[in-house]
Amino acid sequence: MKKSILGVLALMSMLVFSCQEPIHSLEEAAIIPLPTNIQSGSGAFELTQSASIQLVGSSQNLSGLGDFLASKLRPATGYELPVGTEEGDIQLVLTGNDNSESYSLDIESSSVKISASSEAGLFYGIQTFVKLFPVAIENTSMVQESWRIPTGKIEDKPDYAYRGSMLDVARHFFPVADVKHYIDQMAELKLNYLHLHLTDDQGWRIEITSWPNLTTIGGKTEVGGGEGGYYTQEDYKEIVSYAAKNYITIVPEVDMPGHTNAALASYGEINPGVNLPDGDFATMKEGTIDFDILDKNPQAAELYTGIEVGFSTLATDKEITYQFIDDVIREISEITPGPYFHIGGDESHVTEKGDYIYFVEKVQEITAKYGKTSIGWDEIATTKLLKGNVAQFWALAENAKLAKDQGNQVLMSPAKKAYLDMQYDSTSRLGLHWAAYIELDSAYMWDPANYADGITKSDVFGVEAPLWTETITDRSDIEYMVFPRLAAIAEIAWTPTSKREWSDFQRRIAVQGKRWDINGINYYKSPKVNW
Ligand code: TNX
Repeated sequence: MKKSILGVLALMSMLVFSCQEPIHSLEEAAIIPLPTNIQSGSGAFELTQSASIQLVGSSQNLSGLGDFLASKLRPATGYELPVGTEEGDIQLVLTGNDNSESYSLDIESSSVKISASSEAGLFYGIQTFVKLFPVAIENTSMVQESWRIPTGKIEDKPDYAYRGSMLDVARHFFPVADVKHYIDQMAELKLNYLHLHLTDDQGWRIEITSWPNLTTIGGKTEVGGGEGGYYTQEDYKEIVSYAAKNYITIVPEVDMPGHTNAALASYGEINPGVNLPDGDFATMKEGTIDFDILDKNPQAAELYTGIEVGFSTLATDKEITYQFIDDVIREISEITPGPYFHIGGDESHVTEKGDYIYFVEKVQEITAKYGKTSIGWDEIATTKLLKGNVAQFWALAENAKLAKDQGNQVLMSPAKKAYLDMQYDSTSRLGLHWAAYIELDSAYMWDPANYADGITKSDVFGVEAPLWTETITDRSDIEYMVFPRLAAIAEIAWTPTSKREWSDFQRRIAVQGKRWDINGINYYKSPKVNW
């Protein structure tokens, strides 16, 4: 009696969860980004109750990688999946310790081997392996399934070494847990750099112990007047180390000399000259203001909660400004293990041209002094770039060209293709549209090596998709704007253009949608996809 009830329950759960048949060949797999090379076999490997994970080779984190794989497979299968050095059916083989991110995945009917010459490569091999199982593998509690995957071989490596996304935590602030959740999603897409836009007119989001007002005043609000917030240095370290466990490097950005109202509201002394709105001068009687004193001790700006850009600038001619920047870059660099520091540099419309050049060149020197390579928005290419520094193309191809002509590379984030804050179409509830409406097909169909006039593959440092958050207030809004487009950008960064095909991506993203459904991700159901 008991047995038959169990049998009926098992059958029912199979009916509920087996919405996706196991795939019959590796080519049918829905892996995003698409691997460079897939060869199908003719059999199947079945993951069973008795399976175990074998670690071969040695490194600090190899057992962590084994645990990571087990943690992906245990909940839905309910299997124990012990991890160790004893012979097992799933082998994780680390053959070296280099910078390569490539991996190979061999599936035979009785065993699976994932091998790589770096931990990152193994991590990506694991991500691919998990995606070969029926989508029900995403469940966090046990489901009845046949955990079969087709045999064959995958050889894979990324096209670009820098594959990023940016999160604007300044226009709206997002707690550490949301950033970690974002990191999890990025890791599944084999993205490896998370750029945090930590400061802007509306908020300063990172604790700087030597300039405490930045957060106690500058962090107090956000777009729309909400309460804002900031990361303590401990919070930031927690994000950095969580990212590292996912083979993601954090790139901190302090945007300057424009986009600095929050800093200007925190400290009067870094404001340029007289800091009064234009209109007030007309009503002032001559002789009532000592301009000399105001110039030396300008007032702090008011906090700002609107979404205009281009009205603020640091004083570029004062020693104190560079002391301030030195402290900020030093403190952040000390807790940033990655090699890059983003210095912003965009839309400084109220900084005189000559002052802008003087400023950006000086800030690059400070960044270099603290051992970091500068990245800046494409406008920085109008200044003399230090060797190895990177210009992030968002708007002007002529700026990208200026970088190239100086022998510097360009990070590709074209606003018309890669801006995740652009509306999908005119009916989108969230987002802006100053650059374009970006439907999924538009986000997918472009080539970073053939997009900006005069820029070719060897000039391209990598690809990054920024999410600006003027209209984005919480995790669910983030998910709606980012998915599915971030998957498209991740494939552009990983898979060679010659291998990418929109119709095949349409098929694979529909399966990915089923995974997002199970994970409760609020993605946009683009009408371009048969979900
Ligand atoms: C332009 S892109 C900006 C940001 C805005 C964004 C909104 C760039 C370097 N600057 O300050 O948030 O547009 O789409």
